[in-house]
Amino acid sequence: MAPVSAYDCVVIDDDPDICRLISHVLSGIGVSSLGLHSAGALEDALMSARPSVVFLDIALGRWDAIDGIRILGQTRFDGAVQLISGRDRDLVEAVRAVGERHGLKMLEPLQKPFRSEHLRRIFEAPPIDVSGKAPSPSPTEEPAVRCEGPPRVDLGEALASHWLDVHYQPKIDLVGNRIVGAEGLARLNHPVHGLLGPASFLPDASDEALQGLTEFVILRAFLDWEILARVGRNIQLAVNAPVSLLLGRNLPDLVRESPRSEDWPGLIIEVTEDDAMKELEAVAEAATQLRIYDVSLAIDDFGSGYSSFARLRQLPFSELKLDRSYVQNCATDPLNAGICRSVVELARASGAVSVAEGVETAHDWTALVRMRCDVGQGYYFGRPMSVGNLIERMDAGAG
Ligand code: G
Ligand code: MN
Repeated sequence: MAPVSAYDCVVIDDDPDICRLISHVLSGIGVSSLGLHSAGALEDALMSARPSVVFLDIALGRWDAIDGIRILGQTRFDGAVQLISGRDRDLVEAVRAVGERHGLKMLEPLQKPFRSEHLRRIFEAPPIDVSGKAPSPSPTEEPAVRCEGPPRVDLGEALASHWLDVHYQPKIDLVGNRIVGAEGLARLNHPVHGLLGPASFLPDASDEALQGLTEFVILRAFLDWEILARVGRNIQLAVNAPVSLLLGRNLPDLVRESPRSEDWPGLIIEVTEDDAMKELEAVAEAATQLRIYDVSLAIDDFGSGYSSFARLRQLPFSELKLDRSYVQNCATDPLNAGICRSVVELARASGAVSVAEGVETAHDWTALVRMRCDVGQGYYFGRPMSVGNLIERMDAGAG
C-alpha cells in the first residue's frame, strides 16, 4: 500500500462504491478521507492517517465491525466511530454497544441507503472537530436543573421515634382474581415530610438500623396477620429482608417467640436474587432452618441478577418473584414475554409459585394469565396500603 499522509477520516467498507461515495461527499465539504476495504489494514492506517472519524461497515467480507472495534479499542483510538450498515437496527445497536464497552466514542449509526446530507450532518454537528479531538463539554454545559431526590432520614432516629409503619401491597391470584396474600413494605411517617418510601431511609442505613427495621417489620407482620385473621382474612404475608439478617442467628428466635395460632399460614421472607446468590450455601441452610417454622423464602427481583438456573437448584424457595423490568410490557415486548414465560416455567418445575411484580396494565395482566403465571402484584391491582385499607379492599369484593 502506498504510504498515506494525514487524513481526516478512514472509511472501511468492502463495497468500493460506498467507499467512493463517502469520499466524494466528504471531499465536497473539505474533509479528506482514506478508503479501506477491510479492517485488516486499519492498524497501519491509524498510525499514518491519524483520522478523527472512522467509518465502519458491519460486515466486511472476512472481517467485520467487531474486528475493527477491537483494533480501535486496543490502539486507544480517541476519535469518533461511525457505523454504517444496511443490517437490522438491533444488530447495529448491539455492535454500537460493543464499541462503547471498548471505550470508543460511537456516533449514531447510519443506515444504508443514506443520503449525502446525512454525511454532511455528521460534520456539522458540534462534537466532531476534524482538526482535532472531540471537544470535552465545558463546565457551563452541566445540566442546569438537578433532580432533587427524596428527603433523607436517619433510620436509627426513625426507629427510635416510632415513625415507621408497614403498608401492604395485595398479591392477586391471576386466575381467580382475588387477593391471596400481601407484601409488607416499610414506610416512614415523617412529622415534616409526610409518608416516605425506602429511598429516604435505606441508602444511608447502618447494618444495625437495617436489622432493627427488618425485625420491626416482621413483628408487625405477625400482629397485622392477627388483625386480618380475626376478620376472616387469613392471608399469607411477606416481608423483605437483607441476607445478613437471614445469616444472623436472631431470626429463628424471633419467629419462634412470635404469637401465632394453629391456622397461621406461615410467613414469606423475600431476599433479592443477587443478595441470595452471594452466599448461597449459608442462605440455603438458613432457609432450611426457617422452613421448620413455616417461614419460606421468596427470590425477589428475579431476573435482575446473574444467577444461573443451576445455582438456584441449591436454594429452597417457595416463590419466584419476576423482576418488574421484565413484567412491564410483557404483552408487547417479545424479549420480556420470553423471559416471563421461562421464569414461570422454572417456578413450576421447582414446585414454587410464580409472582409477577410491577403489573401496571390490563394488557400485561392478560398476557401473564396466558403464560400461566400464578400471582400478580402491582399498581394495576393496588398500591401499598394500610392493613385497614387492605381489609376494606377485600370486603369491597376485590379479593
Ligand atoms: O423489590 P421489591 O419488590 O421489594 O419492591 C417493592 C417496591 O416496588 C415498593 O416500594 C412498591 O411501592 C414498588 N412497586 C410496587 N408495585 C409497583 C408497580 O406496579 N410499578 C412500580 N413502578 N413500582 C411498584
Ligand atoms: Mn419485595
